[in-house]
Amino acid sequence: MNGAQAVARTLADCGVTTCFANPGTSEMHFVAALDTVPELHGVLCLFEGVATGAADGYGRMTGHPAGVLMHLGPGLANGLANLHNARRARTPLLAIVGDHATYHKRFDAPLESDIDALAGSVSGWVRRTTRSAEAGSDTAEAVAAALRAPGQIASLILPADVTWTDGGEAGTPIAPRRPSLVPDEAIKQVATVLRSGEPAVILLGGTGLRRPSLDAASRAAAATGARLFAETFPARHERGAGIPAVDRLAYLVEFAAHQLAGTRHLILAGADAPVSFFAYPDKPGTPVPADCRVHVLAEPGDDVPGALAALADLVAAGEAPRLQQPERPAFGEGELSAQVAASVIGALLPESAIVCDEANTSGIWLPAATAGAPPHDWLSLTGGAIGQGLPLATGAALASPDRPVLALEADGSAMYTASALWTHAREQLDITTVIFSNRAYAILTMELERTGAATTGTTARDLLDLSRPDIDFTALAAGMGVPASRATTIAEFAAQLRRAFAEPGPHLIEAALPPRG
Ligand SMILES: Cc1ncc(C[n+]2csc(CCOP(=O)(O)OP(=O)(O)O)c2C)c(N)n1
Repeated sequence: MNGAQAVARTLADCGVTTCFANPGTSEMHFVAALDTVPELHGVLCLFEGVATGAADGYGRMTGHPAGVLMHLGPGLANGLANLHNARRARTPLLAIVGDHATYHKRFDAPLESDIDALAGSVSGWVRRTTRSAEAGSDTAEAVAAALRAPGQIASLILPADVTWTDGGEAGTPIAPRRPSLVPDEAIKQVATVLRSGEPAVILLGGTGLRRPSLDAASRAAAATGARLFAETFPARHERGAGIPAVDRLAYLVEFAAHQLAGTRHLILAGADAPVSFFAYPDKPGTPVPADCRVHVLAEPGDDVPGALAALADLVAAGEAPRLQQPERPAFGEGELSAQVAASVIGALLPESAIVCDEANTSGIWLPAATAGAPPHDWLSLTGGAIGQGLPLATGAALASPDRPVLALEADGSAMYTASALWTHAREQLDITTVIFSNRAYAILTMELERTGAATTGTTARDLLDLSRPDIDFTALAAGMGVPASRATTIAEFAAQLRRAFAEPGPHLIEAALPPRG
């Protein structure tokens, strides 16, 4: 066995069966090794940012890492923005980065760069394998590191000569570190706070936004009068009919401050304390009221479901969770808008859908419109680095082949990683992509005002405008093998969405919206 075969064998033995890849010369032995391990599914992505975003989607849905194969420093650099989003999502993910042969590095060949520095910027664990005999054991450690609760990026750097040298051995799978139990004392303290009757909010994040955590949190809230909120950009939020409904904290800090106004106790369950996404002149850095005390019930790496269950047993014995009733919005006829598109989506969303939300300003109406739809998972843009939605959908669909995936994409964000559509077609993934085509970086026109940089100049406006030429997403999708259509009316959008949900395989609908900006 050479080093590459040892890595591939160990991945499969550790349950890593999907590897998103964009390889180069230094990874050729790893590419060849994939054929020696039939359990490993290699998925070609045409840009590393697609591969890393796909691994994020896969990890969010399975709780297990996918591998991402990238070509030296430049390949890793192309993948960094979506690795950043994955780090913020606390997704288990294994980055495998090929490097020059150890003895070739002294030549400073053109692709030579500081891979370790790049990997270190997003990873919780980095290892450079130095001998083929250690390739398998390093891989087993990398998988365990990725799975370390609550989940993180582990990066394994593989020099080419390590991969092609014989003497490799499969590594033995290692049990990852489990979530830490929350001490009884901490749970009792939070119970005392909740029983005080002072206004309290329980802020849920991570596994706190999945069942059974949601049921326990809902019981605790109902029994004590505390209010529940979700972190602003959850990695994965289970919602819909039959599940306790939890509103997200708003993106704009003044709106979030309004949601938290009057709160004396903020209880964190799997979430970090909220902060403003950006600094703005004359706006607060955090929405938490000055006289509010912050209590940590459970850190993201803790046993959040266990802590919430224990809390509910203390403060809400006999209390039932408040479940969202089934409810579908109505929609009329006429021209399509983002608001009515949300109603159509809420009316038609299939059972157990996975929604990858990068709709940005066009998505404002989606949470309300889909609240009572059948149970579904909502995956959001955790790290604010746009270009995530189409890759995320790729990985979610491969992770959950029996579930329909809906990618809700703003047009500007879609263009960063549009080549994900090719992988949707290559893998025949059941993904319906809706492009909200407002032909603008609409949110930035708002941010221009909010930062106080407002201008009437056309140069500034042109940097936020996506027209001249308008982007033809149906032509783009068709060129990559994804059947596509354009909707300008509500009736067209509803008919096209129905058809896309009914037919297996990928579809793209360009929702032509009135221009914003
Ligand atoms: C990687 C990255 N580059 C740039 C930005 C800055 N940025 C934030 S929103 C945005 C434009 C969003 O436009 P679009 O996706 O069309 O959504 P809309 O605002 O029109 O709803 C940009 C460029 C970012 N967040 N991430």
